Amino acid sequence: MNKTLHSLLAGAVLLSVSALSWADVPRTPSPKDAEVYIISPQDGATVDPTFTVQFGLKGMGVAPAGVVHPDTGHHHLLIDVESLPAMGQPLPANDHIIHFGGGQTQTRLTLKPGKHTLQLLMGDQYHIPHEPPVLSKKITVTVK
Ligand SMILES: [Cu+2]
Repeated sequence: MNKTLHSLLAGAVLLSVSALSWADVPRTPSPKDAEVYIISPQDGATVDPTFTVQFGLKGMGVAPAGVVHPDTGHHHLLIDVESLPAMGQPLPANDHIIHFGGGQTQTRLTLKPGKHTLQLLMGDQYHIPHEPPVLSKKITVTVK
C-alpha cells in the first residue's frame, strides 16, 4: 500500500470513529424485575448533617465500573436532582450525581440543613443507565 493511500485510509477511520456518538453504543439491558431502592434513611426522615445512606438492590448484582458481567451495574446517588440526566450516555459526575464505581452499597453523606431529595440510579460498566433504567423512588429527607 502506498503512503498516501495509507494516510487517507487512516484519516477516514479517525473520521468515522469521531462521528460515533453514545447514541450508537448499545444500551445494556436491565434484568426483568430489577429494582433499586434506598433502604435508609426512610422517606420523610429527619437526619443528622452527616448520615449513612444504604442502597438496596433486587434482581441484579453489583459490579465495579469497567467490569463486564451480565445483569450487574453500579450505584449512582442523585442528590437534589430535579430533572434526570440523559439516559443514553455516561452519567456525569458532580456534586449532585455521585458514582459508586467501586461497587459500594452504602455511603456517608454530609448535607446542608434543610430538605433534600435522594434517588438511586444504576449504571453499566460505562456509567450508562440500563434499558429500561433501574431507578429508585425519590425520597425526601430533612437535615437537622
Ligand atoms: Cu458510574
